[in-house]
Amino acid sequence: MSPDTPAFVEPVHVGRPNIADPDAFLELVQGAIDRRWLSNDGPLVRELEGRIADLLGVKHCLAVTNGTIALELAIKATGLTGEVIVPSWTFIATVHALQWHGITPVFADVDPETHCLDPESVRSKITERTSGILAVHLWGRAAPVDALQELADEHGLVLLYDAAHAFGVSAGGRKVGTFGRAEVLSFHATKFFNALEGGAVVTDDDDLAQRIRLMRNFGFAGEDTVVSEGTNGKMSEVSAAMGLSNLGGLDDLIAVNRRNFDAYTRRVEALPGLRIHGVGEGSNFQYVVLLVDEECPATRDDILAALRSNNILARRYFWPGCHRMEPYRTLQPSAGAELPVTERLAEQVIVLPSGTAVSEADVDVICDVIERVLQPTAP
Ligand code: T4K
Repeated sequence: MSPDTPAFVEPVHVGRPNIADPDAFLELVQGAIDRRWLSNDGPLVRELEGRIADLLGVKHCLAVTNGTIALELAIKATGLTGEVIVPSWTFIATVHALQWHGITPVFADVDPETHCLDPESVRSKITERTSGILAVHLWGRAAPVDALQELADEHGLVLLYDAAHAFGVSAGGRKVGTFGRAEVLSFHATKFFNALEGGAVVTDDDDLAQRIRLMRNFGFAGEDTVVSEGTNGKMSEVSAAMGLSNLGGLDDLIAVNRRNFDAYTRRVEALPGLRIHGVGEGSNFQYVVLLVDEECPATRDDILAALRSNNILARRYFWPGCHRMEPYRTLQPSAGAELPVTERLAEQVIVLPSGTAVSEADVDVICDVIERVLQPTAP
């Protein structure tokens, strides 16, 4: 291959949507058009909620417009105030959802093995102003649910999970969706399970579910009775149609993700200073995270540049860490000093393309590009 010819003619994306059954989707959309019922607690949304609740084994699934609104509703409805402990090593939405509601996000560090919250770091951040912990099951790997629950119980804190990466994931024989006071899902186009845009709060708590049900619809309890604060978080029927048409394909999708994950792992194992972040059994294998260690002959950014010049649009999620993004960078300028693992990971990570749009042969080509960057250049 000449240096001017990229390995791929068309861009290869990290977040190419998985679409299990386009015909089923179109048929469901046609049904919504025929019914002229497009939003506001429609039949497709209700069906989706019921099927997700059954699948996860939770009492309530409240479908909403996106994962960020789901986070905000969970934060508001559980009455979080003051300070909430959260990882900086996450997508910015986790942290913004707190700040947006006037809550101070207090950053705790993550475990270098799991990339999820380190319970000891969480413990060290608890003050009298702490009202809760917002943990993240990052990269489709469950957070340390037992240790976090113990901490929450010990200190009387609300424990919420951002499970945007963890639909279909289980830990210790339990499905993600059943932990903490409530969990938040994202059904964004780039996610393991997508509903175009969409999200949900899942919980076993009847009162909490009822509060969120009201809040996502402006607080309406009847045609002209408003009983609480609220917003517009209602999922559309078109989104629910995409969700329903994708639900049947989840096992196949895990198999494809697993195949790609294993193919990357086999190739990367043979390369110096590189490894694929382990997500454990029970993952959805949606994210393939390449870690560039210090002994690697190339830097993370050299590898990323080589990938991108070959039309492989890998990402350095979640560089530089939320604490280094605004407004947190200005509000908490010294937060990084207590986040050594986060700071290190932010310099190490490349998320590689996977999902149904990426074949095993594509994985080989991507790994060839990575391998070539590591080779010493002729003097
Ligand atoms: N918590 C966590 C831990 C999250 O990761 C997220 C979202 C949330 C909360 C919030 O949930 P939502 O409110 O989004 O439901 C993308 C997604 O937009 C975002 O949903 C996701 N996390 C995040 C990890 O990734 P960007 O800013 O990187 O998106 P963008 O436009 O750069 O797209 C990513 C890649 O996917 C690109 O290569 C293009 C490709 N793509 C994207 C779309 C939408 C496609 O090929 N087709 C598509 O339709 O945030």
